[in-house]
Amino acid sequence: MKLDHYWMPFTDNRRFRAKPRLVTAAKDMYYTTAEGKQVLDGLATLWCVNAGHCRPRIIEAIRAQAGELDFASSFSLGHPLPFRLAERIAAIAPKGMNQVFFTNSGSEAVDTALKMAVAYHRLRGEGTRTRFIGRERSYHGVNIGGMSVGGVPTNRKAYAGTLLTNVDHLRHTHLPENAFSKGQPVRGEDLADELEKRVIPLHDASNIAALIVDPVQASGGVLIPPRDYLQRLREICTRHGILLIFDEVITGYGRLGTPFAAQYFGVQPDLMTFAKGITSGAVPLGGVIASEAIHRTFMEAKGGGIEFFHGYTYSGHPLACAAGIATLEVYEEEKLFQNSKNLAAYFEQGVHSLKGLPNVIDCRNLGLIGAVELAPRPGAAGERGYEAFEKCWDKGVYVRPVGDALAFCPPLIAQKKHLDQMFGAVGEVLKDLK
Ligand code: PXG
Repeated sequence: MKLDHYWMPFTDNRRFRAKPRLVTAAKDMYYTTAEGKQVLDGLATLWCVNAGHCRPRIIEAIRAQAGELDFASSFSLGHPLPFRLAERIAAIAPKGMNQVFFTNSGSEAVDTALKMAVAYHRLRGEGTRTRFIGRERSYHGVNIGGMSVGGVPTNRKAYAGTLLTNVDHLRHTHLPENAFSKGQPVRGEDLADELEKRVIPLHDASNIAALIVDPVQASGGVLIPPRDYLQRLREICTRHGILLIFDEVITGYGRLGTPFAAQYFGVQPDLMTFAKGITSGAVPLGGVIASEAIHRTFMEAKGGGIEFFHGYTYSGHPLACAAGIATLEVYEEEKLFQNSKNLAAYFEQGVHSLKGLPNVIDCRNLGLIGAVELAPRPGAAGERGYEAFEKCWDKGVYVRPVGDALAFCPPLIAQKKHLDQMFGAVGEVLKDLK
């Protein structure tokens, strides 16, 4: 097979073509490679296959739906599936968050939430609230809005001239003194005060629409929020009429043992984005969950007509919704959020068992997400992490390099033996890695 024509996303294409890694099948916790080798999926692929691979119920639902109603639009014409899925999502979302808008991806969900925030303020006569606040090291997808509020420098560098200008960023919460924290770090709550002490005075609250926060910063390096930090952000936003958006694209659907991170942290956002785990990766689907109050503002707008001039051709696509409904059924019937919760302590032990190995400068974890961070090689940041990733793959374990960190995010069907295999292989690799 020629590898000459597919331009791969977020990939060192030249390196890949020189040493390809292809998978041709997957089942539950494992991939089968083109060479017929089994590889443990230690990252739920891209933080999304929460129910495991090729689960019969999900696959059957997609098959059946494709034969019954392949596509119908949601633009002024409807079909039952997105209504049914929205009802199920609302049932597990935090109380009062019960209006679901569908997109096809997390990036689209983020840009949708940003637009919703601005339109909401305008409807309430606060049309000057157009500014967004993001955070350093946050990842909110790749569209113009999400990239602009995002804080991963490499994702912004080439596009500096196209970034939104109405954005400011809070600093990230990754403090060296919190290294090797188990669960939420104890220091750093006061980093939230930057919002009230610097950002709001600088721009004035009357110009700020929303603060967007990924409750656990995953592709930014798996950064766990300090204790009470998110609570404090919530209080400040409420005091100043700023909407709080939780980007739950990775934390949603059981990653922390609760349906959403909002419930884990006991913090109520105004808007939440989701994607990935809603279909366990089987069909692209994302969305925004809005609070009842926000939705009501749109529905009570004077004059009638379309309330929100926004949507995608495939918003509420039948195949995606069928996959979503079946996935939520699997989560519920197999109690996978509970399994995630039950396994978290063992997972934590596994992550921290890597402490003391050569070059390990941090281990961190929350729920079923974690990372081990390696010291960068002088002048070659990211190389040690990438090499560790390649060596783990060769040992039959897929984990993802994020700079010089290796990220762990197994499907929620994982058992102790899978975690043993994953951390065992990573430990062996790190032991010998120069
Ligand atoms: N928000 C968050 C928090 C994400 O993690 C997105 C938005 C965008 O979702 P889509 O579906 O548009 O990709 C994400 C996606 C990585 C990696 O390198 C992470 C993501 C995507 C691609 C690569 O870890 N997260």
